[in-house]
Amino acid sequence: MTFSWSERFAERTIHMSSSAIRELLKITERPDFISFAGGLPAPEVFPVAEVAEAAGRILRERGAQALQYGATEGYRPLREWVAARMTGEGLPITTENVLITTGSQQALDLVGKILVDPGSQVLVESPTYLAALQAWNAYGAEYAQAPADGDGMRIVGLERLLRAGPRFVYCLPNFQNPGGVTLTRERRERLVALAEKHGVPVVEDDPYRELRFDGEHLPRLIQLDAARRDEAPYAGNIIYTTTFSKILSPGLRVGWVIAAREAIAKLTQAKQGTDLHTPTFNQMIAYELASTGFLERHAKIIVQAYRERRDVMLAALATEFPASVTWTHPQGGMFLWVTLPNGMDAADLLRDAIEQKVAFVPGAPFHTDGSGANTLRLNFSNASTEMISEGIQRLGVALRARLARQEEAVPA
Ligand code: N5F
Repeated sequence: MTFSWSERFAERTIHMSSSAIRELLKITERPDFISFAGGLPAPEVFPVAEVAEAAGRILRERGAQALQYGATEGYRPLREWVAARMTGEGLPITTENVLITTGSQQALDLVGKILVDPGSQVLVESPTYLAALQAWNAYGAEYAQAPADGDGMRIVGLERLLRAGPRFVYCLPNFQNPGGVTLTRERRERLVALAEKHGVPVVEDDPYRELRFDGEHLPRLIQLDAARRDEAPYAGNIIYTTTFSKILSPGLRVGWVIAAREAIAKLTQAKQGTDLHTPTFNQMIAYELASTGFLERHAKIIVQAYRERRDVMLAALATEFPASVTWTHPQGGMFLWVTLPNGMDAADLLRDAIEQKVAFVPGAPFHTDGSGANTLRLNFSNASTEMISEGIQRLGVALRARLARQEEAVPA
């Protein structure tokens, strides 16, 4: 009998596909490549010596604990650190409101596992983080899109979308991936009020919050919701997730979720089946560096480096890109979002760009309705300022060549 794996896979695998970012990473790992594709931190800012020192101390002082299985909820001192810090910022929570996850990507997957049935509708921003879609596709999610502009998710029309009964709203309020835009305070307040009115959970994905280059921090959605409810510990409808990936190291894979205790308990059950718990040793390292105040000081160094890289990219775009192309001006984070002239396909441009040894992520996979072919995402955190100038110049050459070919094909 002939055996075929494809006939053996479960139905849900039909909706599974490879992340466009992960696939590009394979190409851009080559040393002569300039990559604006993955959301990779700058390798120069990893605190290697401090991690080595913390790891040594942990192994010397609590080695057996570090190498042992741990609780699914996470390393207790780390959960206590999160709870104390958030309570200090006006979000009254206890350790029972905190689940440590294997990166915030796992938090997104676990959210899908507990909230999405096949055919469930999820309300996302347009565009949105493609790997969240990848996670929820596996659970059979379907999507409604809330349009976004330079101030983030638009509130006009949101109530109609909420009335359709989505399982949850997915929102990235700070330096959105991929748009680079930030949700205004007024919109945050209105989103929180509307979600509460319609009894719809909001998943607030916030990995880039600490990477603010200009202006003041805005309140988290979960803080605004807690202020409206005035109850302790927090028991509302927002599920907040963030990560150590962007201010410490993505390789450690440590993130966390803050939510009502009931939601945390269900997420914890979901996590047990996935990986039992996040690596104990990695959580202990993250705790050491966070609780001593080192990470707060370190974040300032990262912010300075990324601000400079953003500015260099914006300046290069202004000189190298044709006038028919537009882009966002993010106040922080790692990405900006480019809109090409109508009719130009970013996937075609990527093929030309790869020949020039430069890469970005085409915009279509960040949309749920097949739109966005003429958009793309540029990461500015990973490459050095020299590489950014060089890479944008190469992209400009590829872009102008394609524009010229297009104009030849369709004479004005
Ligand atoms: O906490 P972690 O490292 O799991 O980060 C996941 C994550 C969750 N939510 C948002 C909005 C994110 O942007 C990320 C990380 N995204 C990066 C990106 O390029 O969009 C990293 C992906 C890198 C990769 O696939 O290797």
